[in-house]
Amino acid sequence: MQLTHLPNSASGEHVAAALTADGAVIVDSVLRSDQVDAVLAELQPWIDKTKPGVDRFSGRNTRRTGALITRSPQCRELVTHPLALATCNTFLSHATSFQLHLTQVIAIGPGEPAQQIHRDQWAFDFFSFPKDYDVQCNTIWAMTDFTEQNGATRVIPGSNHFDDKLRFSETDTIPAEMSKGSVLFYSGSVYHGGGANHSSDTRIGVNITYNLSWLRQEENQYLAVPLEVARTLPVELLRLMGYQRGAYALGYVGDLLDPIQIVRPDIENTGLGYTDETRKKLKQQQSTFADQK
Ligand SMILES: O=C(O)CCC(=O)C(=O)O
Ligand SMILES: [Fe+2]
Repeated sequence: MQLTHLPNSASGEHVAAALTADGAVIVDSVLRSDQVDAVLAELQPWIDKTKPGVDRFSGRNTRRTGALITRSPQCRELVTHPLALATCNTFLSHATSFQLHLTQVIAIGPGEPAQQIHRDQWAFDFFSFPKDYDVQCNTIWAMTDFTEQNGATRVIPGSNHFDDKLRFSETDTIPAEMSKGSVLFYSGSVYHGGGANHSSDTRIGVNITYNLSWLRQEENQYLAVPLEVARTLPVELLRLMGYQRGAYALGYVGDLLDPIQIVRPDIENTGLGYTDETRKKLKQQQSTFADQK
């Protein structure tokens, strides 16, 4: 059992194909070491202020720092990183559109035991989605090297095809070892968990995840990013944060308005606010299901 590594020249289609096959794949050296250092310098004051988790799952010696769009301009670039978006575009293409699910530094401190092995999509009230219907595409950007010793994420490759609600232990998994600047992509359906940190250093990853835009987001972007900050952000990022409709009408405002109009009343009225790709998919749905009269 091994985890596939792809070079940083891989396309989103390559990454998505590996995700479909194994539920997890590492893309090596996407960021240079100095880029990681710059991101970490921006995050460190926020990590330092974060209290450790209050239960075993979040980790009593692990700090989880959110609201990264507000707090870290460089993390905004990670959220809209072309490889992440290209991968989601393919991997989640069975739905009309996808959105940002959460942004979270996961800093696993020395002595933290291994996290329970789980599927991230259990966050949706443990609903069992149809087998091989993926609802989530996740990234963890390595801000430090990820080693077996310091708590690299533990994964069961291929377990995205397993039955739901199974129990596993650490010995069923392998560590997603990767160098600082690499990214682990994994699906919401793959069984995994944070590793035990047996080292004397903190293992730091930036977890940025995406889900189908007909599902609820785990991190509430409307409240985590104040409107005065939102108004300064690129439209592509705002749409990912949820200022777009999911499917035909989910998330409209007032008189069926495109939510982007509330944040950016200055930009040209974009009608319903769908991207060309979304419009194409909605047209297909309509031609199949809607009354054509
Ligand atoms: O930090 C990690 O390596 C993974 C953590 C995780 O899977 C989770 O918190 O859901
Ligand atoms: Fe997880």
